[in-house]
Amino acid sequence: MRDLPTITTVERHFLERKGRNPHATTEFCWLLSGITLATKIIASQIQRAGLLDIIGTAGRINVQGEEVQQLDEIANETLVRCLGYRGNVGLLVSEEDDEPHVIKDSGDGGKYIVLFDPLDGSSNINANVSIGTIFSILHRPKTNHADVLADVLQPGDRQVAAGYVVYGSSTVLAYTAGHGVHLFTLDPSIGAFVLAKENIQMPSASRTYSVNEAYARDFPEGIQRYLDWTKSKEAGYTLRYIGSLVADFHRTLIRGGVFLYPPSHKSPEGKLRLLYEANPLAFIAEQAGGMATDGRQRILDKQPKAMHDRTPLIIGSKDEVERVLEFWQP
Ligand code: P6P
Repeated sequence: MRDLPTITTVERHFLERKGRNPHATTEFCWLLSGITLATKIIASQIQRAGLLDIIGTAGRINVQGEEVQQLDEIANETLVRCLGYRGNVGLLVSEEDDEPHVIKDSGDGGKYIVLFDPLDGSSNINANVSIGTIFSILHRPKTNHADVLADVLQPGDRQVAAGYVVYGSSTVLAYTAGHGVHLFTLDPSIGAFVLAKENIQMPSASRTYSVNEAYARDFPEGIQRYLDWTKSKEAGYTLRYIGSLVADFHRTLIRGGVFLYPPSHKSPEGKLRLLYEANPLAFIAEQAGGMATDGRQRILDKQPKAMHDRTPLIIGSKDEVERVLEFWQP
């Protein structure tokens, strides 16, 4: 038989961990393939956006009070469609929608909840900046499902799996299911995400910080002192800020450093959302040896109060996050 290259897809990689992960079942893989299919469709739309006349706003404001881009709607509808008929999905939670989508409202059928930000950073689309999809998977508690929201409002520590896709110079998917962080690159020639690197470890320290310095004077005093220190000769930090969370986080995962979105007068609870942005990225950061906090507590310990809760986020290399906390103890 010809010696063909081994192609490890996300689903195969996950199934090969059957022994270590109780969720490593073929039915969970069927759910994962809903995410990989949706993000491949989204990637193809993004790459041709300028030709398909789908750049620009959709002419409405979402539940977050943000102007919705046409590609936000396309990404959201694609994920809902691709995940909606997977059979084991009970609820879908999207940044774009006020309420959860109830796919299965009783019995064991809908044993999983998938939460996602369908297209994070979409305001950067017309500048051709990298954007991304972020997803989180929870187990649906065996309750009578009367209170849908109670099923959704679980701390991030209960995630079964989490990941993101960054639509950049190449389309890269990162995921964890509690046994390391693994990267896959979309090979357009075969239309599959192919394993690129297993067990990513975030460098424990790296003198790169990532924050929107324009708001510096509006941040808590401790954060301002940290930002003053990073610019000192002794500190020798560099600043990198793309303004697209998935891109800023992916760089931090690969090269180390710290990303900060602190509270401010404009955003007293920070801007980023807990359930489908901070939680999945915090799961990945910790699995890669990093850290994620809101300044007071571990992100994954936070008990959500509402579906679209926001949270301050300090995430990245352990030593770098701890350095921020030396200056800022809210
Ligand atoms: P600011 C994009 O709108 C986003 O939600 C994240 O992707 C990004 O990290 C953040 O907002 C950027 O916010 O206030 O710096 O423009």
